[in-house]
Amino acid sequence: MAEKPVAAYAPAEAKAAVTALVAQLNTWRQEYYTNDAPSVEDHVYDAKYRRLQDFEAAFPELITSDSPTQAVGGALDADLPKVPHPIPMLSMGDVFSLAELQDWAARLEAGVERKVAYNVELKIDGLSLSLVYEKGRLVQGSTRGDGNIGEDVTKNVRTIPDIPQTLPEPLDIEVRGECYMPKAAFAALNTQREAEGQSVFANPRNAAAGSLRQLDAKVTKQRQLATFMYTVIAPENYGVTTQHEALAFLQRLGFAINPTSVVAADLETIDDYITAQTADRDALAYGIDGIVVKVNELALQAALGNTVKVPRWEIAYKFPPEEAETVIRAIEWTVGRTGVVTPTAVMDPVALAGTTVARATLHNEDQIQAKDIRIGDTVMLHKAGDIIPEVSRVLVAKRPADSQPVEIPTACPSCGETLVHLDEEVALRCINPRCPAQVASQLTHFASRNAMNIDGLGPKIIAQLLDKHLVADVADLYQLTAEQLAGLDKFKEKSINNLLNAIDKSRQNSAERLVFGLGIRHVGGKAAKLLLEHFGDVSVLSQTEPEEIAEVPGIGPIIADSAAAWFATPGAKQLLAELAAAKVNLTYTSGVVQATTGAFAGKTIVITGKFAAFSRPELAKRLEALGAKITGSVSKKTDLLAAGEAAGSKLAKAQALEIPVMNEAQLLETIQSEEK
Ligand code: 1X8
Repeated sequence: MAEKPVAAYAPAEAKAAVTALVAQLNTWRQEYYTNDAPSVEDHVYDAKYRRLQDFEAAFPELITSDSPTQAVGGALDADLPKVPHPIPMLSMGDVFSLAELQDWAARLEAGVERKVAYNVELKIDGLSLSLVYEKGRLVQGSTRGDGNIGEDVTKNVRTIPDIPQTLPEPLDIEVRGECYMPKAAFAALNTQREAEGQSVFANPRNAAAGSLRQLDAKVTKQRQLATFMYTVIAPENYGVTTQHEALAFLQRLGFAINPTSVVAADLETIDDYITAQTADRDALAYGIDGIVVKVNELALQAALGNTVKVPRWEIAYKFPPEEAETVIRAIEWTVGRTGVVTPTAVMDPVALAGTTVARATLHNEDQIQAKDIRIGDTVMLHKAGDIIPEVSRVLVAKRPADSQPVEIPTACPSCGETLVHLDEEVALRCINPRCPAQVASQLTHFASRNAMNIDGLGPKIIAQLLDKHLVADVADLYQLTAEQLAGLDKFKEKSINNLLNAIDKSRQNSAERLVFGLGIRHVGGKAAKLLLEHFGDVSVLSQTEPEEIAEVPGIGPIIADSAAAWFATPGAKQLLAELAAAKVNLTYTSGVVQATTGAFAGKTIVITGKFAAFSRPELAKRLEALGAKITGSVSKKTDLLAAGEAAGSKLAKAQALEIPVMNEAQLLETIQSEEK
């Protein structure tokens, strides 16, 4: 629907329209900048913003100080410390077509009465960041904030791997750039948040902002943020004369710079860059939303200066939104590994930003309601963060008379159990731990490459195993027999042997694979490795208090609490006992070269009590390196009890079973002579 031209408005009518636009845009700005949770896409905001600009051009008397056209960045969060920007961090003007870009360049070149060269760069979908170094040491990191006052995120930027803590020269310098979340990290984070019933981030910019503006730097550290730096403040101090040189200088100092930028002497080169980057957009590891064109000569930049709001020497060309229209035919509800039940729209297939799309997650019931989605609706799709297909909006004018409201299920589509909302979560959950759909995805995860890596155990076979009640949890896999597998569809002798061999082989995996495969909330592959490297054995880890787990470098309280809570459940204890009985290895063996001869080689050892010379995990590691297997409880199979001070019931039990015991002095002496 075309909007009424601004010129056709009477002054009173225009005033009402401007007031409404300012209020709407300011609400959206608050959502975007302060809450990191926009309710509309960028192009919807941009269109309304331009409409306001048109009104303000036609009716300058209607410009108010609270108009977003008069503001730079976002509002400030109350909780983070503030830092002033002596040189303001400005935003940029933008254009939406090549013709507008041409006009901008023509006006600029007419003003300076000569041809100008430009440095053309990608516009990264992230948030601006300032880094200050003194004598070559990083002393401050801050966000843009409102342009004049930013938020102090120094502790957080210290966790970002590509930001140098020290420079190769002892410079006093401020540099600026963009902090972003790579697409893969963004997709993984949203998948995890959805599984945990949390709200998802709308795009990588919001995910990056939400991750950088954390009070707890440990959260930032887990978010895999990255940067591209592109501005040197006071470049004349370092002999840098063009933007192109500034990027090379930043790279020499050890900063990550975006490799794609080019110097363009004319508009044709800029056009070629836009064409090439648009074509490569899907293949990039990070999201971009346009390109930035900058006057290359820094002296000319300084001469051109800034308007009240934006530099005159640079402009953003924003890509048109990539959208496609299709029809929703059905809604499918699926149960994930953690029991969260999510709706997926099944649609007529349509081409969108390089792929064919026929399904899009709707995330949860609130999203369906907020977007007013009905079955039969024609919708516009876009890709969040350049990768995840999403419904942007319903074309209500095309709604058919027989459209159907989406029915929210009350019972689990897999097991029929009543669905619930846990503590105000928007997510619907099935809380039946035996729910076949949950068990199926737990088994799939357990068998997956980075977990137990059981070749040939895919979703189709798992579905059959569950259907025939041959397995109910991951430990049951180790009890499967050839006779049982012979009953499966298309399973012949060869495939039966292959699967049994693959399952058997997985018994020898180093235990971080097992711990990752158990699917404990927050415990990913990396955390599992850190935990096992430190504790040496699952039975040690499973009996450690959360406070002690949290002291492992790289492990925060969230992971520690979650792991400890999981291991404390009766179900987990039972499962670990079953896995141990099935001879599944519970010891960390990656990178450990185990001794095969000596006093401890092949011995099953239990550690108890307190030691003066080492922590229990350290002792476990050293014994393991000498070929021992560490387990958690004393039984007939225990070969030796390593007993420190204040050993209690385990010592009594070992004595009752006549199992040899070593005290700290004996252990130290034996270990030291073995280690020679
Ligand atoms: C914002 C951005 C700039 C650049 C890249 N990505 C952005 N998001 C760049 O200069 N290459 S500059 C900028 C700004 O000035 N607000």
